[in-house]
Amino acid sequence: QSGKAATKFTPTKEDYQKVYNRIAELLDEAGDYDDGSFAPVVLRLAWHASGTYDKDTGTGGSNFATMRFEPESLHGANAGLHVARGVMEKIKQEYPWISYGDLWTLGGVAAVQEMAGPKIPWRPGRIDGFASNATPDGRLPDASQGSQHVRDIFYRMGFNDQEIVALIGAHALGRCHSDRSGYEGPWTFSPTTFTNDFYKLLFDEKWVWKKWNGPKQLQDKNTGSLMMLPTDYVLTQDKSFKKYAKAYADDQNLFFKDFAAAFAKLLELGVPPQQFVVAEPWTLNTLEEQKA
Ligand code: CCH
Repeated sequence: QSGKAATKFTPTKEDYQKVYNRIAELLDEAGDYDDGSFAPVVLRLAWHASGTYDKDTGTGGSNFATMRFEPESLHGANAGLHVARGVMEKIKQEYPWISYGDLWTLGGVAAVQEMAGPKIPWRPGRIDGFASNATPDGRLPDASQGSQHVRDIFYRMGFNDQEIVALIGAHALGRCHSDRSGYEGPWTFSPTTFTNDFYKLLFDEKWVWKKWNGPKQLQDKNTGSLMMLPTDYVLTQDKSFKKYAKAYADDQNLFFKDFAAAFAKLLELGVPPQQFVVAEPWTLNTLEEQKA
């Protein structure tokens, strides 16, 4: 023993920007995977790591990154997210000082921003938990259900109708995989660019039930190449949801602003406020912005 206290490394905003940059690079190194980007699946990891929150018991949320543990990692809703956790693990090896909760949520921030979405305010402070902190199955939404289920799930996290509709607009990105959820296909023609196309297509296209052996999903009558989940379609049927979905279809800026606020809130669910290292969340820069 040297008698010297171990010097604890206290990362700064610049250190987190370095992690962000490394994530942003890796999102692009996807080769033939899906649409050539890990960004959508990494975004989904951030959402599923946070969306387990229950406001009444204070359990779940992004604090402990409990999807690292079985059985949470094996919950049906998390099928396929091992791909995203694998990408994040590479970053963890390079920056071992970051907690998994901070890393995965920062991944969500980088994914949105690098796909040309809005800036997501973010701050570090999550800590690694244990298997005993893992949440029971059934806390994430089931795509086959209706508006009551969607409300039950998101109200439990503390969101209102407007925030629910804004968050689901993330379905502009990525795709469904028949070997993961059972559903198949992308929602938009540009699944690696953040847009309000999800809402536009919901209202502009004619949607018909897909004839196949898989779970009930809709396809656009025109090309048959796009899809909507039953829960997505609910946004055009439920009066309160429809009001917001229409507003976002008409105004991309409004969608970006509301998505950023709701997503930033989602990423902080379950984290005791005193754990955050700064009072005001940071805005990190995109790779593009740093080129200047
Ligand atoms: Fe989602 N989502 N999501 N989703 N989701 C799926 C894929 C993505 C639901 C069901 C599904 C949000 C809300 C909901 C993404 C982001 C968000 C899939 C296909 C299903 C099913 C999974 C597969 O097969 O790989 C339901 C139900 C709801 C709410 O009712 C919210 C909120 C967000 C983020 C803010 C993203 C991104 C994807 C694409 C993932 C990929 O791998 O491409």
